[in-house]
Amino acid sequence: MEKQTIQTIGHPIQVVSRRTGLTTDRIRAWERRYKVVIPRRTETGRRLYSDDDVGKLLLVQRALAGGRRIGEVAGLGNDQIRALLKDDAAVTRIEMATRPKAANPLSEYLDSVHNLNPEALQASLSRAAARLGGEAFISQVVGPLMREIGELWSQGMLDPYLEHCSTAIVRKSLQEMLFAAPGKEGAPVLVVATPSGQLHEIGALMAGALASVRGWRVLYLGVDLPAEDIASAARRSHARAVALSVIYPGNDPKVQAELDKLARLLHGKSLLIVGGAAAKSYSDSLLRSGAALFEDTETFLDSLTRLLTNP
Ligand code: B12
Repeated sequence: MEKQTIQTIGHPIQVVSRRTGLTTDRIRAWERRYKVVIPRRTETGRRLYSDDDVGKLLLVQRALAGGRRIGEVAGLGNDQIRALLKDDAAVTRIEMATRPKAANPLSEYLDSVHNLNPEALQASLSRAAARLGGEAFISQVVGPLMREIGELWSQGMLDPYLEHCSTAIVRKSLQEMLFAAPGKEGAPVLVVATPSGQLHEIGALMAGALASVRGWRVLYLGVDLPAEDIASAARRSHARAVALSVIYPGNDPKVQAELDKLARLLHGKSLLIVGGAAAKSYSDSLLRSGAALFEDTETFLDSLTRLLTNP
C-alpha cells in the first residue's frame, strides 16, 4: 500500500491556524469571500489543507502587511506572490514585521508581556491550560515562556518590571493548578520547596502542580527555606519524597551545604528529588547521598509514577 505522508493526509484547520497565526474564522472567511485557498474536504466535509495552502496563507499575510489589498493577491499562485513581494522591495521589512508572529508559538503571551497587559496574559494562559491539560501546558507553555522571558530580560529587551509582572501571573496559574485538586486521604505526600537562598519559584510550582495532577498530596512550602524546616515538614507529613528546585546559582557552597544537610536530616525516609537549571552542578554530592536529579519534567513524572508503584 502507498505510504501516506502528512502532505497526502493534509492539515486540519486548527493546525493551519497554529502554523499561520490566523484564526480559523479568518481562514474560512478568506476562502468564502476571496477563495485565497480552497482546501480538500474529507468524506465528512472536514477541511484538509496542503503545505502549499499553508504557504499561501503565510504569503498573503506578508503581502497584506506590506500594504497590498487582499483582492490583489488572493487569486495569485505562491510564486507570483513571492515575486510581487520581491518587486515591492519589501521582503525583508515584511518578514521582520510578520515572521515572529506567525512562527513563534509564544507570541500571543509575549505580546501581552510587552504590552503590560496582565489580564490578557492571564486569559491566554487559562485558555492554553484548558486546551492542553496540565502536563502539556507546563512543558509546552510555562517552561518555554519563562525561559524566553529570561532571555529577553538578559539581552536588555525586557524591563525588569515586565518580567516581574508576568512572573506573578504565571505563578498564579500554576498555583491554581496546584491547589485545584486537594490531595486525597491516603495519597502519597510530596513536599515541595526551594532551599535557602533560592528565590526562583516557578520550577518548584511546576513540579508541585505536575505531582498534584498525578494524584500526589503536595505540601507546597514556597521558596528560600532552611534544610531543618523542610526536613521537619517531611517528617511530620510522612512524605514519600521531597522535591526541590535549584535554578541559580550553580556551584554555590552555601546551597551545597543546605542540600547535604537536608539529605542527612531526611535519613533516607523520604526520597530527595532535585531539579532545575542549576541542579546538575550539585550532582556529585547529591548522587552520593542517594538523591535523584532531574533536568526535565517528563523523567520526573516517570519517577513519581515508579515511586507510587514501588514505594
Ligand atoms: C523569573 C526570574 C526571576 C525572578 C524569580 C521570581 C519568582 N517568584 O520565581 C527574580 C526577579 C526573583 C529573579 C532573580 C534573579 N535572577 Co532570575 N530569572 C527568572 C526567569 C525569567 C525565570 C525563572 C524560572 O522560573 N525558571 C523556571 C524554569 C522554567 O526554568 P528551568 O530552570 O529551565 O527549569 C526546567 C527544568 O530544570 C525543570 N525544573 C525546574 N525546577 C525543577 C524542580 C524539580 C523537582 C524538577 C523535577 C524539575 C525542575 O523544569 C523546567 C522545565 O524543564 C529566568 C529565566 C530562565 N531561563 O529560567 C531568570 C534567570 C534564572 N535569572 C537569572 C539571574 C541572573 C537572576 C538574578 C541573579 C538577577 C539579579 N541580578 O538579581 C537574581 C537571583 C535571585 C536568586 N538569589 O536566586 C539568570 C541566571 C543566569 C545563570 N544561570 O547564570 C536567568 C537564567 C536569566 C538569564 N537568562 O540570564 N529571577
